[in-house]
Amino acid sequence: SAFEYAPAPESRSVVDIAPSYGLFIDGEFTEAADGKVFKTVSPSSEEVLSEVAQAGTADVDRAVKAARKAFEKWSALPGSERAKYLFRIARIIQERSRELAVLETLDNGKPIKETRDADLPLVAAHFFYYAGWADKLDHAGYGANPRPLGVAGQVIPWNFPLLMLAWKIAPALATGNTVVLKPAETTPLSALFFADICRRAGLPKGVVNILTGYGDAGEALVTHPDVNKVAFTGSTAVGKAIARSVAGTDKKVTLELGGKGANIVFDDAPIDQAVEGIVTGIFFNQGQVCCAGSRLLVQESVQDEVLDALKRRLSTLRLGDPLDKNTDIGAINSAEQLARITSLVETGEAEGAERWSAPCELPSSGYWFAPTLFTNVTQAHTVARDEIFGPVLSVLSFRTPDEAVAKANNSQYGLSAGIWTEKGSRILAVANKLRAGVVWANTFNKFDPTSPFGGYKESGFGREGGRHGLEAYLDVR
Ligand code: TXE
Repeated sequence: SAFEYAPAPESRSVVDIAPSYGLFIDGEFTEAADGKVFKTVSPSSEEVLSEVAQAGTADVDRAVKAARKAFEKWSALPGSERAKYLFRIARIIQERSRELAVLETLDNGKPIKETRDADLPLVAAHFFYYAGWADKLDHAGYGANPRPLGVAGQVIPWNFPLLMLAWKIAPALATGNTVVLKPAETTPLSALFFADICRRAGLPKGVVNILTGYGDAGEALVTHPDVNKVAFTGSTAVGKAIARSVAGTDKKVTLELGGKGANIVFDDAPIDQAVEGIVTGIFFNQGQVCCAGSRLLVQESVQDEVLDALKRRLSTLRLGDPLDKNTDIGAINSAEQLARITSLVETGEAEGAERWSAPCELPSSGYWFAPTLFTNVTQAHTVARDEIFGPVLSVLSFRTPDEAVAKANNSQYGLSAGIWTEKGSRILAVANKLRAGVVWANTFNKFDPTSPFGGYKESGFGREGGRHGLEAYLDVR
């Protein structure tokens, strides 16, 4: 199962997808030890895209051994040498970004507008940013010659397959660690394309290993005795299980879990701009975003005006073929995720919240959900508390800034929040009281490799991105 792409493919999908792919271990594509495979489908058409090797315990062991062996040499390289590889990877990502954007859209279901303009530029930016750190670690405030931890076992979700890979792999390599990464089972393809990029960049064998597979492979990876550092992004339930399984070992852990972000609109906010921010906050990537602004907190005096404008705007969103450049709302990533969203929306209706869905026709095949609002929501409602991870916004109102802060903080999560107001003093006063790792003001879902990202409370611990992202992969001396 070689992973070779035809030059400049002119097919409908820009990118060539082979009928089958192997695991990437020690610089080679290889079958799973027990020969198992699984299929990955396009969520917008349910068409099988490819058959992918399914890693088991023996493969995890093989990959960790390869990463351990590679660690000796990789960690001993001067930072300036590691930087060369990372810069090379970043440049190849840029050169191949059209193919990667199409591949990501096919496997994930998100609009090409997003993969082209958000995911791929951010992925490249992450590699460039951490490449720049590789020879400056002595100046990062971690003491003289801080040391890498060893082998990093990284497990990522399906909502930003390549971007989550970049968040995990770029800082790990810059600091001299080696990596075994498991992508999510519904979105394995861009990680395998990335494995091929590592080969093309001449990255030494074993420095990056990619194991496609299910949760059992993820569990075997994070509990492997020779893994020194665990980095996980995914559901809160699995994150807690991982925290339990590594407790009592010397592994270091960072967890980036769920969220229920509050997007707070004050009565002095420019309404049109706020409406765009609300839309970006919850409908970007069909709401399958851990830091989504899934709770709208709107000041009572402008509630009707905001809701009217929002419904008008939602009625103009184009839902459909994710490869169409005009598409705003793509497919939900999997049948399972669609079932989860549907069930939570049914719970919302059963509990008495009022549902409004944008009038749009859903394609007959694939997994789709129309942009949806819940009004008449109280803080006790399930749709105000649980992460839905879909295009569903719960609307609550408030009268005073203190009430807004209290409601925003009334959550088991603490990942993100947004504030819309003309008053700079209010932005600072409110932001300081919000228990959330990321607070945006008059914007939402803006990302940048220089900014640390991570949660309070049950949204996890540790930070990824920025200088703080290095900390998770180093021992201070
Ligand atoms: O997550 P899982 P799922 C939330 C979101 C979503 C829900 C379920 O609310 O509806 O979680 O999504 C691997 N040990 N988020 O089921 O299972 C798995 O193979 C080690 C928020 O997809 O957590 C995949 O690679 N690994 C989140 C990854 O964990 C295990 C993004 C995530 O899958 C494992 C995704 C185990 N025991 C979902 N079990 C965010 N924070 O952005 C599974 N995995």
